Amino acid sequence: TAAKPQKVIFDHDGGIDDFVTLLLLLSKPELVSVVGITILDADCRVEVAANTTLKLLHSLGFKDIPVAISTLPAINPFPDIWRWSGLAVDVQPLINYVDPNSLNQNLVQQPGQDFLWELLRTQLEPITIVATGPLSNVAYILTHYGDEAAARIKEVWWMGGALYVQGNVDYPGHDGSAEWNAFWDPAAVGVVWNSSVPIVMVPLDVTNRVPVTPDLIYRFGRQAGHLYSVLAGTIWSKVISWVYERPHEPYFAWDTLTAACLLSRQLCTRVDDLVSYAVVSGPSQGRVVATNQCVAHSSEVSRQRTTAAVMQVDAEEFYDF
Ligand code: AGV
Ligand code: CA
Repeated sequence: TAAKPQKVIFDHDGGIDDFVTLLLLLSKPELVSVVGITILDADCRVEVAANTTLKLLHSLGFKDIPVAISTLPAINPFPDIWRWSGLAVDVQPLINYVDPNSLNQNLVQQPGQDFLWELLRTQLEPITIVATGPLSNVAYILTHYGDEAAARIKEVWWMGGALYVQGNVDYPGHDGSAEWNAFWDPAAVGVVWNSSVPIVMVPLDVTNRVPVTPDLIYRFGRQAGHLYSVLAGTIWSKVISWVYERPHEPYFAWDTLTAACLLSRQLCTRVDDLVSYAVVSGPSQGRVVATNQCVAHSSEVSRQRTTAAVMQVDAEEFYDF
């Protein structure tokens, strides 16, 4: 007796792993149904990322999932070289046989942050948001629609934070304690932490366990007759040399792990009583600090709150999945 697939909104920012995450979400219709996609101009050139998203959707037969582009700006922008990396996906012949004129039929004219509210408002039940970039869009609707918005969100599954490990930000004036999605818009993390929205964090503590390895990509070869596998392997191949070029900090399946843990709970160990606060300004901005000690709420930090977090993963099971 199959349960109904859970509905999700996918709020992404066009990185290499964001696109593999899209493939994962689309490839499991028995588990998940994507009702809409919003894209943030963060770890991508948003005009490219929107096109790539539409091409993937059309190539795979999902012509009616609406896609909207957020206009919210960076506080601390991603390096330009990362922002262009999505072009390597957009140029793939496999997704470029689709008719360019038909692509825009599911592109929404409304700004993504407003469309996110539209999606929430029109759902019959609270819905899960899979957020694989900065929290700006989620913070926007909480700022504008408050508790009414919070009540419409079942959970935000967010790739972000670095709790008991180093961050991945290397930026002048920053102490390196933050993860990039949080650092791009630290105030947004503060807004989400100050709200009552249920959060499930997938921090660097656990994404550090899942580098993108040659073995992972070779395995898609056994399924080369399947479009999803060919696309996933092709997209991952864009970053494969990182395990050798930057062995200390390869490319990880950050966002893909986030969606995988949502879809398959046995892959990960989730704690539900993590107490933390977010630093919104200063040299640690974007840091999420896990602590049970009482910290005064100020303009520098959010309130302290309880969230869920994925703290352990079986990497081999994730790669298999
Ligand atoms: O911090 C991880 C987040 C994930 O959402 N992103 C990439 C993933 O999509 C930012 C990021 C950190 N290091 C990066 C990133 C790198 N070396 N290249 C591109 N993006
Ligand atoms: Ca991302």
